[in-house]
Amino acid sequence: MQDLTGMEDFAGVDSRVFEELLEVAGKDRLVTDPEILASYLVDWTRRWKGFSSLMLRPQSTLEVSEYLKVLSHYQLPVQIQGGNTGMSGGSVPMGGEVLLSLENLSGIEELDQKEGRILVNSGTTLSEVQRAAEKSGWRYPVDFGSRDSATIGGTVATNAGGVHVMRSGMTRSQVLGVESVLADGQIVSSLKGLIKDNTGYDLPALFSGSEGTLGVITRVLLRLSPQHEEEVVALVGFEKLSYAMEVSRILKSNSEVQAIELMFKNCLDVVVEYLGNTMPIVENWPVVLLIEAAGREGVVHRFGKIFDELKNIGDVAVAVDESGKKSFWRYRDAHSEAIGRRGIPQKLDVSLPLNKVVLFIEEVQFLLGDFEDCEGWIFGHAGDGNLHVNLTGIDPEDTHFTNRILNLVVDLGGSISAEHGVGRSKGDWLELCRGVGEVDVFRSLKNALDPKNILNPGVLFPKLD
Ligand code: 2HG
Ligand code: ZN
Repeated sequence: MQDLTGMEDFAGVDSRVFEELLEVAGKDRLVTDPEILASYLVDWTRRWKGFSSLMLRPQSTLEVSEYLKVLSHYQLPVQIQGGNTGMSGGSVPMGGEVLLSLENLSGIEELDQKEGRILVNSGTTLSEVQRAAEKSGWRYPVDFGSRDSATIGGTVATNAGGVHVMRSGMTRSQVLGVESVLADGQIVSSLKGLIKDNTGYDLPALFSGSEGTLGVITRVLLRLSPQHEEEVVALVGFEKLSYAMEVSRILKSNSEVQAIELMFKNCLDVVVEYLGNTMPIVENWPVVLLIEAAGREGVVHRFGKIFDELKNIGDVAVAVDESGKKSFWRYRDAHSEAIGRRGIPQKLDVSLPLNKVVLFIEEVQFLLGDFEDCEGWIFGHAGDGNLHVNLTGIDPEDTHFTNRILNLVVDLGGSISAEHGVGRSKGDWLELCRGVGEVDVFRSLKNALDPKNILNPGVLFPKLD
């Protein structure tokens, strides 16, 4: 057990404040040991390395509220953290903030099997929610590679996307209710979960994607989806990106297709090396799509018939059994880890109108020619126009390339952050994308709910000069 006496251990946190925090729920909730703190201070990408001398680990909404009452009284800034899997630097205390980790505020409170909804504490991982839904005959459609560490609170706070957005929508579309604690400790609970409720502002929707700037999400009520009877996953090789995007456009209108993932040979080469295996059939095609279709019995047959009609496709590998489907998905899921081995990446998570994807990728490849030593890795979700541009071999703080790409994205009618959030990495381009008027509204909301600016300072908003 760490020794919590001797206030010199808590640089920045006055002993009076510390005593008050201690009174909330005892010393088990407080962490000051630098060795334990270390892994909470660096983000998943390793680009953001923060510092803090104190972490609070509440186990209930009430505890969060009591902690925030103390911190707001003394105007101490707070960095909220879930599973620390974010990719925009929005979960790391870059200014020495008190860290508020929600990982111990976990567990499923209630699963309504008849109605298909689940009430969970925000520190519950995405995969726990998926498994609980599955066990009760339902399905939680949000899915992405870091499912075992990402927490539900974090996925709501960032309005996380993932691989099924083209059919099921973002996390916000699954949210029926949210309980949050405001900066001053006030608890705001919108957990009725009515499908129809037109009584003013939609607070659960507002908190979804607010990136911890308006309140701390402590509980979430989620809508579940019906299970599928049959699923099929295919890997398809293409000679050219334009062929792949044309197929993607055709398949998008098929209601059984729920994922169309885009991969390029340079990425697949490092993925295959990272996984230490070979890829079935499609390994040598310049462009590969992973396509998943799911629905009522007969999907495999119907999907096969659609495929017969498609033009300009190369080799195809199909999996219908669980282990085959999983192994196909592994090639896609392992992209971030495999690319991360090539250096600390700058990550650009952008979305474009589908008819601009080819042009955008050509332009990025052209721009890369101006940046010697910089390697570009592009992959993403072809079904919804969300591309991940990862850059390695470039100083993580050098934003010249980022600036050119994000300007290009906006010129083409896209968004500078499709699904990872703005965090600390895109704030400077927020006005470019959303316009001054909209960002002013953001500021008004922030000032109204967090007038002392203690929640996640530096996240979402442009840096002040
Ligand atoms: C994915 O689609 C994630 O795999 C991560 O959104 C993207 O690592 C990235 O850039
Ligand atoms: Zn993604």
